[in-house]
Amino acid sequence: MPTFALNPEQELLEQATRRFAQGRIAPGAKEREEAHRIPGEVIRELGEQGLLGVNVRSELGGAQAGVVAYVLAVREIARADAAVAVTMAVTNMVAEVITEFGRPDQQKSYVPRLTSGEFVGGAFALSEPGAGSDPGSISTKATRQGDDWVINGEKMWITTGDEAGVYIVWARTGGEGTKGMSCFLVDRGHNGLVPGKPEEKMGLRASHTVSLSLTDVRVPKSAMLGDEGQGFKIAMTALDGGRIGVASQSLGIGLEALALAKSYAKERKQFGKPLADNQAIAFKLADMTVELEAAFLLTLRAAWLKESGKHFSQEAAMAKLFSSEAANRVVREAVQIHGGYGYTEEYRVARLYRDCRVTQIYEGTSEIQRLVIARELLE
Ligand code: COS
Repeated sequence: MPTFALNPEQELLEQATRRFAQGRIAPGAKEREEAHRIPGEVIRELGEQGLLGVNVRSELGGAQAGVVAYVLAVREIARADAAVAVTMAVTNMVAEVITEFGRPDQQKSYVPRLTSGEFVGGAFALSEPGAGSDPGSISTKATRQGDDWVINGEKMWITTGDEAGVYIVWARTGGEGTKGMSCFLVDRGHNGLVPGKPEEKMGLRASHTVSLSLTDVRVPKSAMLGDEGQGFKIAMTALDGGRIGVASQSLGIGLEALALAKSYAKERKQFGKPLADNQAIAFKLADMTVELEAAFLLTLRAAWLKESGKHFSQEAAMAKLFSSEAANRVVREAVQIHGGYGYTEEYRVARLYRDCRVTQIYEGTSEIQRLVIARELLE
């Protein structure tokens, strides 16, 4: 049962990702945050390491290492830089969605370019200014004109939406509600697709989050991903998997905060002894450890279910809810243990605190996760 023992391949991937993350990703995190940018070469290096298609078949350039391995990999990258981890996670999600729902020609044309890092990521263009938690109410519209679809609308909160090589764009092709939605693959730089300026965010500043304006974006009917009217289900399936990614990202941020808090508590002396010698601080560290371990097990369970081809929506929601909330409690305590120093940008824990907050918001807020869990529970 992988929940309790990783197999040798998973262990190997975890160790290799840790070495890469600590050697190549962690050192530039502050600089990238200040520059508000992840250079394309970082994405290419992720591709070389197999980290942009961890759960994608090798014939499409993926590592074919499975979902448990994906959890371990995202966690390691998030420990080093959570902004790189979100770019990685969204690109994996886009590559997986195209692999699962795309025709062979769509898979061949997009997935290897995503997994290799040739594309500076993929973008998931579902949310809109007026449709976040309720994606069934999107108003972007695709109208059929001869053999083409013409898409018009506005998207919002699109990770890497200014640089991604391919966009999955959701639009209304039929009536109201969840049944009238389809999705399309739109190339970067397509006529009429105009990204906005990156939002000024509280955290994850190196990762760009933009709006998208779509004006008469004309695509051939072959650009549709999946069947007409299947868009909502494709989005839900993708988000179920995406939630495992956010849970893993939260774990990485939390683990790093715990490590920093632990070493600070052992070094910093007050009243003639290290902070850690006070039970008040040692117990905080104990609680932080337990919370992250519990979150890890929930996340591994959701990953294992997905990897085994079983239904995992509720488990992914539980993993995302608990991991993101646990990580937020952990980073808050980590700042507390650092005292005044933790409130300065000189100490890394401040960035972790800011980066962590959004894990309770994106890919479905904590409230949406509770809704998903409660619905299955009461079904
Ligand atoms: N997997 C596959 N299909 C799913 C599904 C899932 N996880 N969840 C719902 N569906 C299907 C339902 O079975 C239903 O199918 P039928 O019409 O054939 O019965 C259809 O989708 C509509 O489902 P439902 O009526 O439950 O849709 P709701 O509009 O009530 O939405 C929630 C349900 C709240 C779960 C959904 O809107 C959601 O996840 N919201 C959060 C979105 C989000 O994460 N936003 C962040 C954007 S990414 S940054």
